[in-house]
Amino acid sequence: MNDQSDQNQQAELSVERQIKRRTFISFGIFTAIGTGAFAGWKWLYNSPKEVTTVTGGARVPLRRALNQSELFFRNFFSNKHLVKTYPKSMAATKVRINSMIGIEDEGFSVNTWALKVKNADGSLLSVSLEQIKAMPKTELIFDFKCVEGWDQIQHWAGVRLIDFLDHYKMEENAGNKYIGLETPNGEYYVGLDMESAVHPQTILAYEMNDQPLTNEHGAPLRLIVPVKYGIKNLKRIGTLSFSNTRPRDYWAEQGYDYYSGL
Ligand SMILES: Nc1nc2c(c(=O)[nH]1)N[C@H]1C(S)=C(S)[C@@H](COP(=O)(O)O)O[C@H]1N2
Ligand SMILES: [Mo]
Repeated sequence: MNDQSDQNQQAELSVERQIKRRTFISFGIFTAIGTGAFAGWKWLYNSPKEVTTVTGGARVPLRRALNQSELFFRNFFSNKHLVKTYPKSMAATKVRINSMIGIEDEGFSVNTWALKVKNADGSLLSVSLEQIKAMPKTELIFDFKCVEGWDQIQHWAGVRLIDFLDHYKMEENAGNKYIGLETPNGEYYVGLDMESAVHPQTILAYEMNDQPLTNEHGAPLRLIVPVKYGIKNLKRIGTLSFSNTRPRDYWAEQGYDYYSGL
């Protein structure tokens, strides 16, 4: 009898000891993480500022991290959740034309067009179609889906948006949460989350079925973002901008889902 109660008491004591030890360990870990975070912040705070240039003012280690962002984006998003692709032979030759908001201007000319990029720092960059065509070309044959209920296997080609951002060293731009796209006349506009924008299958397309885009399909340059419904695939890009808040979006304003993901 005595033995039994002794044993119980011993067991209780050992549980109590264990709890104490665990609390101690948790507290230790908590303190270590806290101290580490503070030390990290202090290290960054005391680190030298880079020489102010186009991208002036960031702490050197931060800039180093930003310069790694190509790798970051590629590793983070690369080849994960790729949409299904098809052989060229399956691509439609009569490609559907959906709505034409913002691309019916009589006065518009492909010859005087240039893509306007509004940088995060407020500066403006103008990029010609020739410059875009000089970048690595990516082809994509996938099932294009419109929210209205139709889909079609289509063949597009252009420069991947992530390659475009890399080419112009736009790490700072890509650090934003959204990209905004608008037609040259501003009548159709789309907001796109950065994750989808830098997806390896998102392209600034200038060809369809190996031919330059026709006006109906968004000449001279349109967005092809296969992880989204058709509404986000803006035809005839005039301006491209970056922000941390949601850019205006034509169909979201009409009540459609802003994200419109597939
Ligand atoms: N400028 C512009 N882009 C647009 C649209 C539009 O009306 N204007 N419609 C969107 C919709 S709803 C779809 S389904 C696709 C259709 O592209 P397509 O006409 O090349 O098939 O374009 C998208 N991009
Ligand atoms: Mo659509």
